[in-house]
Amino acid sequence: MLIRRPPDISESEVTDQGLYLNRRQFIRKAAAAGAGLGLATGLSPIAACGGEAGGADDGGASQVDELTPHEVVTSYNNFYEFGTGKDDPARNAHTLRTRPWTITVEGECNKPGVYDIDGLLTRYPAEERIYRLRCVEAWSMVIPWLGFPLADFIDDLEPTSHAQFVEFRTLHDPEQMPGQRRSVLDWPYVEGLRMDEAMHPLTLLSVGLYGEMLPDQNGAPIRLVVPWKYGFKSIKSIVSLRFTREMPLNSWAETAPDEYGFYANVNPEVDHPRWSQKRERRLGELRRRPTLMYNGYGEQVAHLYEGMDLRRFF
Ligand SMILES: Nc1nc2c(c(=O)[nH]1)N[C@H]1C(S)=C(S)[C@@H](COP(=O)(O)O)O[C@H]1N2
Ligand SMILES: [Mo]
Repeated sequence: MLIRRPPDISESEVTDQGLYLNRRQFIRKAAAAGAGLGLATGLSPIAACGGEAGGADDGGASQVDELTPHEVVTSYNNFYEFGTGKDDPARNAHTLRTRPWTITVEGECNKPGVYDIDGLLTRYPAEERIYRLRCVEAWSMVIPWLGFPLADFIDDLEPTSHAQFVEFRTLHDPEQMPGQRRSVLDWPYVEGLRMDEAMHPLTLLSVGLYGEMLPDQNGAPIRLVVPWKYGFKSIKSIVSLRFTREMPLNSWAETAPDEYGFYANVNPEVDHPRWSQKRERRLGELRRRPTLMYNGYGEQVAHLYEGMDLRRFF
């Protein structure tokens, strides 16, 4: 079993009172936005992450996960649409308008169309999942995400047998996203997943964190979270999804093909050309930890890449 979600654990057992109150607030805000939002109970870090209990894939380097403080998660960001500095998104992202918001679905599927975010929130109840996310720049975070499996949405879209990949795009609107006035990247930000990666139960469409709606700087109102891949795969503020036969050209691979690939699986053995990927610093801590293969989720995802040359497909 990939994800253990204890059915009868009470909310107070897994969260403190502050988080509990934030959750109520999240539901209230969502309701005000016209959505009836269900919320499942939280997962403990141990249940949510592979490798903690000295699993075979962590080389014995067991880690204990403490949540990265909310303050840090929402103030140290990568979101180039709002500037390239880590503190730019928190300062600038308030210009993003997150309602009305739709996701346009195109390509190889039977149910293309324009899907409203509030409809999605009603249809797919948000669950809490505590995931580590490791940035390619060698820092990492542990975040209680709220979201639903991308697979649930994809199932309903009925991809055809030709669908091999899913391509995602971020909003392109330089008025709301002033960073898009500079050609740091070829806007809009594009990412992609192979179909089996997109359907993996760990892959989340996230709509919140720490019991509240997603802050603008973290990719409001809806973003991807793929915890075994480098952070740049977790595309923010998604407005379109396309099922394709060909591998999408993701923004970072387009910009610097020698440095960033399509797969971007966390791998301490394959260095970035300009720095080592062997260690990472958890935000809020000083010491550096060993980086785990597949960010510690190897037990759940290694089978997806069996027989692949991970140096070639980095
Ligand atoms: N649209 C968009 N999505 C993006 C980015 C970006 O610049 N634009 N940065 C990526 C990178 S490099 C990382 S590490 C994560 C950071 O997510 P966080 O700020 O919520 O921690 O978002 C990813 N998603
Ligand atoms: Mo990143």
